[in-house]
Amino acid sequence: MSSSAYTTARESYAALGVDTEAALTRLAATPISLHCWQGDDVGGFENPNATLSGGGIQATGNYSGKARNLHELRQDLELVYKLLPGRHRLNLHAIYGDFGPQPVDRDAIEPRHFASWIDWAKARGLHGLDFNPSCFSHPLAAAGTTLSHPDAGIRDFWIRHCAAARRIGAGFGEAFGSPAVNNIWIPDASKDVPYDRLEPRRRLAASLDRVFAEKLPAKHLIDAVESKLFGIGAESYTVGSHEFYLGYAIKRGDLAYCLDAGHFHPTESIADKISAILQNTPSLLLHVSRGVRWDSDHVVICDDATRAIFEEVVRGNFLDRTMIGLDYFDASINRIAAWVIGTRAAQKALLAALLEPSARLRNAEEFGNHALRLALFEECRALPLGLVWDEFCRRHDTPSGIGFMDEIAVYEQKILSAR
Ligand SMILES: [Mn+2]
Repeated sequence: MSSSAYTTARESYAALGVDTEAALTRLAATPISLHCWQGDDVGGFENPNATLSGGGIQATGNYSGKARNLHELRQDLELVYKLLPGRHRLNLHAIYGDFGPQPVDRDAIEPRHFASWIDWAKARGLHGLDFNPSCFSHPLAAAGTTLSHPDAGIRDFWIRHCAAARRIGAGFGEAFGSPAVNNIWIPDASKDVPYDRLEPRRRLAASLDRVFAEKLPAKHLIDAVESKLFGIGAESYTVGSHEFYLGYAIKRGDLAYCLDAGHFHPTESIADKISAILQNTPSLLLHVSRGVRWDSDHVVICDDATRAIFEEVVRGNFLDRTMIGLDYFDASINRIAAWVIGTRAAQKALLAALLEPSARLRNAEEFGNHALRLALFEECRALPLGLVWDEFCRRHDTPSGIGFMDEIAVYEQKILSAR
């Protein structure tokens, strides 16, 4: 039984030719891959008190209650998933393995170090797991260079790490019957203007060729590569730039290209790139994030930039070829709230895109009636999206409105304050 508020909203959308039921069905069938690293400021569990270092990225803030170990991270995530409508995925970085007391170096990680994550995720009914090699916060990444390092021995170390990550990802895909994305992002860059921009890129391409040499089943693993424009202390040159990876992905033909909303010029939107890239790559990985003046990894909100990303995915009928992940880490507020607010915002932005009066917009544009197109866009801004969203939450037994914050407040008082 639907709420009367929803019935009213459904009629408002129907008047514009929009089927809210179809939108809710599609939204329910679209998992978001939650980034595990929001829970502990990208520290990982290789050793106690591990912290993020280098790589041109930085978690700012020191809000209390950070997850200090695997148990605490899982405990926090259980609340997060409970407060999200729909079935979702978890995206793990390699530094989050269940390593036990003996240190395991990055090039020695194996599927067995992540077996307990599979058990945990299955027990909680997650849609699947995704993976990433971690090419930062490590002595051999201290110079800010990994797969493109001039030293062949150091390159080999990171090649072994990335190859191991692919095998772990394939294991996830097999365990869930749903392919895992293994996304490669490396920090390799230069603070100041380099003389030679070419050789590091040649070395990176050669390293990637070796990382991808092992054939793994496509039904278990989707390989993705993620570009970046700049980072902190990496302002002048990034080896794995947009042009580098887009060209590399198209040349190979079997890679997903990863667009991170924070990895471009601060005024550059990734939305416009989606229909261009998917002309030439089989699939796309989205890292939905929010840069504020730089790649600051602020919590995702349902703003115009985020909505534009999902509008492009929906308008192009690209949902089946797009994997949606989140990538941000805010340590200045309750970390569980950061996860929940950001994920729900991404879902709301997707819902807004699914509720566009697409037939009427397409028709107005086709017949050159740009005033009608503009009027429709403006009309959409005032439609009762929130009522449809509340109905979605209600049907999925999750708090609607701001109710989820109450549960987080209780958890903060009972669990987080004791850490
Ligand atoms: Mn990213």
